[in-house]
Amino acid sequence: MKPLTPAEPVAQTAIRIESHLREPEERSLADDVLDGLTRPFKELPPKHFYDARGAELFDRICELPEYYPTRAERAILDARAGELARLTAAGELVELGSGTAAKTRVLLDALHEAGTLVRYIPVDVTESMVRDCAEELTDEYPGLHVHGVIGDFERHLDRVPPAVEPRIVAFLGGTIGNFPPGSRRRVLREIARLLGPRDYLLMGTDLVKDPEVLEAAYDDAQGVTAEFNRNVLRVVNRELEAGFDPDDFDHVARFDREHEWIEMRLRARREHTTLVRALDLPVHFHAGEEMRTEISAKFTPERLERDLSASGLELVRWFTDPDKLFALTLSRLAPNPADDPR
Ligand code: SAH
Ligand code: AVI
Repeated sequence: MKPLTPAEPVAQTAIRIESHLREPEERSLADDVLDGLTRPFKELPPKHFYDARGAELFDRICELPEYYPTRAERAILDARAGELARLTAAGELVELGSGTAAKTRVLLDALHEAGTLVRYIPVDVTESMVRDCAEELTDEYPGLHVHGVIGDFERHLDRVPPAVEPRIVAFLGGTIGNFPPGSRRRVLREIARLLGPRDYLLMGTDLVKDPEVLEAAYDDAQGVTAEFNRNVLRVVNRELEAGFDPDDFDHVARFDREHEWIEMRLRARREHTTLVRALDLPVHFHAGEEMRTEISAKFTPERLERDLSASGLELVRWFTDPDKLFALTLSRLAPNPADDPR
């Protein structure tokens, strides 16, 4: 690949990484455990799945025959990346929850082909992911600048560097579906603040479909998703000196037809009490008690448009795969009626 010519004022070094996770206000896991495990209906937010082991398990999930979202989204990107590159003329790609950036390469290739690519800005809570993909991508795309942000996109979006080129903010994989409706719109509004008038949000969302297909995708025959689900207990054990035995819990994944989301839970196999030593918190489970660990919302075009417009965004393009399993949408800031001179 021919080297890219970076525009000023992108940093001179190819890789810059900033971590925002060890700051004094960052007590997110402790706060979430204190809050979530003392409620009558226990709950932990899904961002805590992703330590290095959880990230590896997620990668294995993406390869499973039952887990269609990754393949469907990649098929859309393969078909549309050229069109997206022409339409956006983007020089930088910000990616929220970037993970291994596997599908991102399709987009980076298209922007590189179009001759506009200058900078990639991965944002993820998993430090190793951000560091590894910065190394790999600067090798794969000579001249590419990578500004990695290790942080929580619910807290640290203000640390994303300002745009120096037209930008695409990519939020792939259906991760927006892991937020319940209220926080989903709050996160979308925060994301909208990363956009200027020439910028776009490229977002992947999973679509409503046959519950059997959905439940199989979240309860695979090999038990990889079950291990991923139980991994949150290992994270709490390590980070907060707790004594959970992951084998005390069954993996549960059910489609909630009313809310149109998959709910993952851990169900206690027996009555037991575990001490979370760092918080001096005994946590009691009765036999059969369930703790919610993730929701994964499935969208209709109407719901998605309502969420976008409630967040100050307007839909520009809607793409789907041949089986209509998954959607990729391009949106931009909605015009502000106050700016209309008439
Ligand atoms: N975008 C990739 C990975 C999706 S997995 C894909 O489409 O395959 C979700 C990713 O989001 C993980 O890498 C996880 O570490 C990251 N993540 C989850 N919650 C997060 C949060 N609150 N802030 C930042 N990153 C988060
Ligand atoms: C990251 N996120 C979009 C995945 C999903 O499908 O909701 C996480 C996942 N949970 C179980 N399998 C995959």
